[in-house]
Amino acid sequence: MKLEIAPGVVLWRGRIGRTAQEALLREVLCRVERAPFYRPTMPKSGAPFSVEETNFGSLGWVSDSNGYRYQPNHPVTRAPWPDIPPMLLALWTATTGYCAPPECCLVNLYRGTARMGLHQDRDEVATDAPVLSVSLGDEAQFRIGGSTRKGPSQSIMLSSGDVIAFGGPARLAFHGIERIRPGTSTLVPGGGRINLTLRRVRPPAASKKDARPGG
Ligand code: MD6
Ligand code: FE
Repeated sequence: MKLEIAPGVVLWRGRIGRTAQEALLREVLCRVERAPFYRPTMPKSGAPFSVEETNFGSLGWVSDSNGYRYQPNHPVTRAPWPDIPPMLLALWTATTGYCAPPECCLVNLYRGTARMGLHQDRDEVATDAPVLSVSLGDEAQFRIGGSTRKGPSQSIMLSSGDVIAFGGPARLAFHGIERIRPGTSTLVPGGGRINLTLRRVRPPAASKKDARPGG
């Protein structure tokens, strides 16, 4: 079921069925063996995140004392990130219709009381591309507001297999995960929730996006 929950925010409830969730999780976990979850830290305070993270794709999003940025290598192993699972590339094309593939798949692992504070996804240059997010495992309470930190917001429950996109007027909306509900899914070994967030970081080559003679 496709719902537009706010201008530019599209939610596909149950977009990925259980069997496909299991297949996707296998694709994720085999890449996590090569690119293990690690715990990022906040740029100013140095405080550890409550979520653990890794990435797939040519660019991974990282946070440490030097700030937020995209980089081609895992900060602990220094190896290039694994490729983005083909199932996710197909989902990106089918749902966003964007003219170029995502370059980053950020993987967030929530266990127990892990949460994610209100934030904007704004470290990308290509903000014309939507951000696409897939939920696997335990349910999570997701809060979404507008493009300022204050002002009205709504809270929605995200379940395993749900897919949400932020684009257009919502591309810079503040959002976060208030809490997960441990034990509400049997999908993730050891329990918890995995979120996969797909992003285009750099604008596609001008020739692809705006191919005009002489332009
Ligand atoms: C999460 N999601 O669901 C965190 N960002 O665990 C995000 O931060 C997010 O769901 C941009 C667009 C959609 C998202
Ligand atoms: Fe985000």
